[in-house]
Amino acid sequence: MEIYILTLFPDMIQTVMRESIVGRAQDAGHIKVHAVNIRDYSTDKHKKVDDYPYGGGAGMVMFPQPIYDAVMAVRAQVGREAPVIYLTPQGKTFSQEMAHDFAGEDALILLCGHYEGIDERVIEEVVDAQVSIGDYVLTGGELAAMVVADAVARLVPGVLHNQESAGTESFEDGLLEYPQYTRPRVWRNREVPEILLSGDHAKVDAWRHEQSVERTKQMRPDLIKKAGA
Ligand code: 6GU
Repeated sequence: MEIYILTLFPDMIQTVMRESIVGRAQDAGHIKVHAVNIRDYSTDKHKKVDDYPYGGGAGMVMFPQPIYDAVMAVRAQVGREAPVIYLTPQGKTFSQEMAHDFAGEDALILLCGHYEGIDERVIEEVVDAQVSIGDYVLTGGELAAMVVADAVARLVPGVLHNQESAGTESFEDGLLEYPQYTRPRVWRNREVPEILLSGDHAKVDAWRHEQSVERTKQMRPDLIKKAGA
């Protein structure tokens, strides 16, 4: 799978996406993350990408031309259908379900805005979906794009090893994860729950499920309604 991130800060993307599991997945050829500098596509003699908003107001707005040309160039390079997703607090809230939908694509084009946003007409012209990562405001779409890229990458076959398997985590069954323990068995007078040492797998599974339900009730009662647990 190929993920193109269109941004004014390509170094920010490269630095993060070459680390850890996503970095390893790129080295192994399971995914490729391309950081595309929108400024490179500006036809302005000073490589300007933004201007004052019509109607007045604070901040600057990214004008359509560099964004449109960058998207067209990437589309030509991809050579197949790839959705253009604009990261914005005005978008639909990102979810594990959306991550699964995006993971089914061969390629994704993630567009990061900056300043006060981008000209509405370029959204109308090229954007297929608008996505937010939650109800708070970031300085730009880069961190949001990387959140989406990370959540999608780990669902691409081969990216996670068996040990890190994708099925049992929080949200896959609509419940939060159960607590985990490792050695030592006693640490600062706190003991690992006895049942985990019993070797009785059925009992361990039942205990873990109960813990997941309890934890979800405490921390995320809104999820319990959806999971029907
Ligand atoms: Cl996608 N962008 C920005 N700038 N802020 C956000 C966001 C996106 N999602 C939540 N806050």
